[in-house]
Amino acid sequence: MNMALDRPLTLALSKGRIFEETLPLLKAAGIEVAEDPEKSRKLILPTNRPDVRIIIVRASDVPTYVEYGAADLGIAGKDVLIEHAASHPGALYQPIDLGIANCRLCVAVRNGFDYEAAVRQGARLRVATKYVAAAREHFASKGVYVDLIKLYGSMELAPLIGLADAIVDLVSTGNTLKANDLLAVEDIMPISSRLIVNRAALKTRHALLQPVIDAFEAASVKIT
Ligand code: PRT
Ligand code: MG
Repeated sequence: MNMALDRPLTLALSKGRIFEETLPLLKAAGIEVAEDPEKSRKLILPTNRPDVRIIIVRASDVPTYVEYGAADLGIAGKDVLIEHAASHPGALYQPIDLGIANCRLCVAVRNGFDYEAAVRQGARLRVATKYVAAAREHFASKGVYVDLIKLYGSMELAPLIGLADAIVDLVSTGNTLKANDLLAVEDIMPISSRLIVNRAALKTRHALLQPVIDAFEAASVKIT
């Protein structure tokens, strides 16, 4: 991998809530983005600082870009980081919880399904989720037997159509669960987004990186 030292510091972000909630932190750190990724189709966005640029990638791809040094730093949800760490343990340095894009990872079932009774009876539950590593860890720690079914989206459909007894999904307002006649029955953990940093860049580009990390830290404390 060519880690050219003269290229701008590269920050990987996903479009949508992470991008929007990162903008004020960037601004407080003196970094302003010239273009809106929702409007422009550009995937590399310059900033007011010639030595800093932003790349727009899928939320679940942010850790990969940072791990391999294609981006020096990135912002990703704890959900995404847990799944990435399951196959790439310790690959990323995670200095700061930014307290943005907050939600909860929950177990949800169809209204009327007696989850507690099923667990008490030791029933083997079918659980559909995008968050297989977090779900496996959660049910193992409770001693509940589950068959995990990996999905890539629209988990809410699975219990309605008989694919699964339960889902493990992110909940923020609860509107999606309500609209689909589902009920959160267990809180697994609170989720927020974290700054992640490439381990090699932390050493080789320290002079450029550390002030940006410090500015994020100061800004996130101020804003959250
Ligand atoms: O969309 P894509 O498949 O590219 O990836 P993504 O869904 O992971 O990206 P994005 O941008 O939707 O989410 C980025 C990050 O935001 C996630 O990794 C989480 O850390 C965080 N986040 C915060 C959320 C939510 N809140 C959230 N509510 N991510 C997803 N949701 C979804 C949830 O999965 C469910 O489908 O929103 C729905 C529930 O929302 P409520 O408000 O109806 O409860
Ligand atoms: Mg999404």
